[in-house]
Amino acid sequence: MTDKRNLLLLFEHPTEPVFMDKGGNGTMFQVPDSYVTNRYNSICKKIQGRVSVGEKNHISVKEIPVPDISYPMTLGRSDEFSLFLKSHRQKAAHLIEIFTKMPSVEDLQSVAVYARDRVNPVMFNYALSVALLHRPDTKDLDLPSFSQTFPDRFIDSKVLRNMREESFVVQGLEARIPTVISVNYTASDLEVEHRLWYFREDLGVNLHHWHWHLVYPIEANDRSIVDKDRRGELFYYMHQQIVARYNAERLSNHMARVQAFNNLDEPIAEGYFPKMNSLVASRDYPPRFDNTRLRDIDRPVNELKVGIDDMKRWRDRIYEAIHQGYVLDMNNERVILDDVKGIDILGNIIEASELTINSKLYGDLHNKGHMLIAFSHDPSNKHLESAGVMGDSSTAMRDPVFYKWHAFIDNLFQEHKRLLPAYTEEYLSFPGIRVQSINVESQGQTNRLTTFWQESDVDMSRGLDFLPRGNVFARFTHLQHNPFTYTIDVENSSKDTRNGYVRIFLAPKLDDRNGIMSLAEQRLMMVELDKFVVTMTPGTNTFTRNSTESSVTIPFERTFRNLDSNTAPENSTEELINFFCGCGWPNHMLVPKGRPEGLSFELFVMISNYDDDRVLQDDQALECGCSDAASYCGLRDRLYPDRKSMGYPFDREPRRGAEFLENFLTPNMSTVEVTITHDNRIEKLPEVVNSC
Ligand code: CUO
Repeated sequence: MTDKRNLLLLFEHPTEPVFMDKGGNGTMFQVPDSYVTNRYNSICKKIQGRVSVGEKNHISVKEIPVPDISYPMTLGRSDEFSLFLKSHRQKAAHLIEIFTKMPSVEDLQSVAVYARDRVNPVMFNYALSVALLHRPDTKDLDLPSFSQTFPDRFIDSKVLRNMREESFVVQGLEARIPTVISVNYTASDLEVEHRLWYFREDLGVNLHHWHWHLVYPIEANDRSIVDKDRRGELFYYMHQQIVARYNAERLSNHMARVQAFNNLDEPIAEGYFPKMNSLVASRDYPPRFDNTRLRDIDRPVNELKVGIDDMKRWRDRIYEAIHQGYVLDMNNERVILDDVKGIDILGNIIEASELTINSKLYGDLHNKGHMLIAFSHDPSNKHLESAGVMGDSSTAMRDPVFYKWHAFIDNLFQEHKRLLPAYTEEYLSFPGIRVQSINVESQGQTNRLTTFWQESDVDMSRGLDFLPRGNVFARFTHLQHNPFTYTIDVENSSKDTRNGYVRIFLAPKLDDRNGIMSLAEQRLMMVELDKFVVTMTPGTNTFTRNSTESSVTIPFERTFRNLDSNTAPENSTEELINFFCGCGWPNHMLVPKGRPEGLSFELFVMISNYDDDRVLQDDQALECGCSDAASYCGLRDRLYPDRKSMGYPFDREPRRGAEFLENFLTPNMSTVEVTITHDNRIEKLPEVVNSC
């Protein structure tokens, strides 16, 4: 029987032919002659003989008649694949359909081996990943981290060059030393926006974004792959939280909140020079100079034609629909934007996913915005340049304009939310439940957290092609915080045991002018830290919870998962957990960077009635520990595990009389001031030196 784990080897060394060593130990696919591309047909066996270490490392590939893949092949092997381009999505959708419809793992392996050297490598990775995530017989597989396979999308091209040198020169028993990624490589301090490098260019943050879009594809031929529970709402919420988190980081760096890109005629003040070289395209990612203006795009090569006027029309129609309280579907029928489904409908319209109710009327605002910005340096393809970093979900968050664009997108959602009735005091309350106190403990300190820098090594060897095998590490510096524990005392004055949903948020106490923030402003900066269920017996209850258990994050090891370190037995619960936990905000970015002198935040805790919030899942048997990472990513094949609107209770304008957070509190809520101090030290890893 074909071992489904072999499919994961197809992700490795993406631009090398499929018949080369995979796994670094001489493991090879025995590719049928008819599958080998013309270039290598006559020499494939010779090459395999050179690196093969024995029969047991051979993976046999059954020769079957392969489906027609000529349509996905129309995207060039060295073109830049972009999920935000409809023509690319359609080609990927075709491939996904082929992969998902293969009747067995063995047949899937055959067609994947055939397609691998014929289609664009990034599209192949995307399509196979989506298929593996959705096929019942492969969905428990643990996909390799995208940064291992395509390191070029995450690091400086200089680092990549050094890693190549290291792998070529240092082989066999000698120890390769990690290549250090400098912390200041994309700009100098003259560029104020560069203060946010550690957020925008963080590997974990960008991996999360890629993985989120992998779990929530914009389109697929099989609608069930796209049509997931509250998908449109999750698009809004996950990106709203990114903007909120970014604003907290800006505040920490003495910068004003990000200005939404409302006026499409205005130049983009912030330039961005990625300094990355695409391995697939063998070209540098194009930069965008300061004060670049958007222009109409007409690039037949990308089947992309969109004007600024189209964008304005779509934007105005969406605003009009929000103000009227309904959208029009393709039959011109009204669909009401109510307080439950309205945000989900808008999410699918604005993104736009294929679930949009009317693409003719409301267009493709968010995706096309990414592309207008990504091609602003060459809108007519006059210079034969490819897309900038905004053109792909694995690189977009590096660019300062990403946050301006998503602040603009979020304004649309917030306009809808502003028109909904405020939550009443009664609705927010939980009779009989009172939060008595909250404490946050970290390293023996109460209500004081510390952030600092930390070095970590990530193995990138699976993405380096045409080089001797073995681990190749990049050493990068990222934000980190000391872990902490919440202690919450709750009084249950009722006679019964009650189930509560604990919702924890954090927001800056003062605004960027050092003034007290109104709740209307502060609610937009509330970042979710955790959400979990508690059982409260009559009387006083004390709950403790560790920051590492957060419902929005995944641990560092999961973000940078390494196939070699996954020793979980096949089909075990442990293996399932490994998979489900693949999507999530990186835990090292859970709290914003503090200031050296300390920065005040308000930590908010609410306990709502879990019996009202609970969602009955179809199949309780599938429940596993991974529900822990659900807040930003949902649960695979299951309903979003909270009946309330995402972001509740801060997703709407506060009621009259609750202009400030302190007036908003009902007895089942409480706040505590937490100071985050940044210690400007780097927790370094020991240096590795090679001596002759
Ligand atoms: Cu995730 Cu604009 O959707 O980047």
